[in-house]
Amino acid sequence: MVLSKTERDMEPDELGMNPGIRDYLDSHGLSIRETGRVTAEHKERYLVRTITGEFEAEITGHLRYKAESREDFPAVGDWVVISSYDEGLAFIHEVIPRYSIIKRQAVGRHGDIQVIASNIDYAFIVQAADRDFNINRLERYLTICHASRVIPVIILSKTDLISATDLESIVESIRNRIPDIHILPFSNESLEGFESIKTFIEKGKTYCLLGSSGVGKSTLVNNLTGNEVMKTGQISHSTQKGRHITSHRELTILANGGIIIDNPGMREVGITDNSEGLEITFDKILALATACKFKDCTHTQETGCRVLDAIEKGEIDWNAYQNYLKMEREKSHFELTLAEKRQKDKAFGKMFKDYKKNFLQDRFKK
Ligand SMILES: Nc1nc2c(ncn2[C@@H]2O[C@H](COP(=O)(O)OP(=O)(O)OP(=O)(O)O)[C@@H](O)[C@H]2O)c(=O)[nH]1
Ligand SMILES: [Mg+2]
Ligand SMILES: [Zn+2]
Repeated sequence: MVLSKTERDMEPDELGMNPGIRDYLDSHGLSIRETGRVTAEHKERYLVRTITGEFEAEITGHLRYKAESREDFPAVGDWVVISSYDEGLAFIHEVIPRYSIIKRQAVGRHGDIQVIASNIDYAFIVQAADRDFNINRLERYLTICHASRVIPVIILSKTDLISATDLESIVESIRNRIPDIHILPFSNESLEGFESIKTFIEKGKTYCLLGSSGVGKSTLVNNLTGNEVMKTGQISHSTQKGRHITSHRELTILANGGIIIDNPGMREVGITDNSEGLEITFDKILALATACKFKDCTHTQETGCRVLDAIEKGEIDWNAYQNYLKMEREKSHFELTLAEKRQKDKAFGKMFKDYKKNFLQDRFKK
């Protein structure tokens, strides 16, 4: 269903078109008129924004049939090929290969992946400076971003609630543990630091907001658009778990360029097969581990271990090392569960085949 028409055709750049996606369209004989970007998803119903307007869409049976995992379904941020969108529902035929994808271990079911968003250039990792700030969690988000080929930026919100000296010490503690990262402190209330965020956002680039519930992600989107596009609210800290203000992901195109994806707050930032993410986030630790003279060193108790030496000398932070070990264990556990799951699926497939062969054949013979 056509939900809205833009007054003029948009430029593909305004939707975040980049050379890689354009090349794909060209080399597959696809025109911009049959492509769009997924802006929201509600139970397998999608909203797709094209250069002419916004459409409601479903996936074709073929795409569903071909899908092997959750990752094969469209996600917010995806470029998709659609058809027949003038009357009625549009159909999504194909998901154009993504240049980046942010995913995490799904809450609850181990070994399952949840896709957060795709085709992202920058992740805005938002933590509230007053009570939410947690450097271990920041490293978790960094690992996910690095594994996704997305550039992370740390946004410290609610700076109006803390003193300037407290803010300084928070920024200092991040700098000590995470070198070379943009840190943008700001307040949605006083709007201090807001201009820096605004100028950071470039036309045609896509930004994804990540962070816990209640840190001010949606309020930031509203401030950026100058409109109440996202519902925001007060979270009661005494109420049950799982209360979030934002209930689904949504992509918003900003008037002054830039595309921003708001997300529901996350309680857990589960690690999946993020080897590369861990390598980049903890490059110093991994370099030392490689340089360690002991073969098969676990770098946890061996006297003379290069990593443990560095920790003793204060070259690497002990807390960072503990955090690294914890995530490394989670990664291994995830990989193991995934392998077990695959094995089970295979076994089930075989059982089903045998059943068809033996049982059904016997029945029909009679
Ligand atoms: N003091 C202060 N309050 C803020 C700031 N930013 C947001 N808030 C308030 O914090 C509450 C939560 O803000 P939201 O923007 O809804 O938070 P969110 O991160 O989108 O939360 P979820 O959608 O649940 O993930 C609201 O009551 C906001 O008014 C800030 O910079 N300073
Ligand atoms: Mg929100
Ligand atoms: Zn060692």
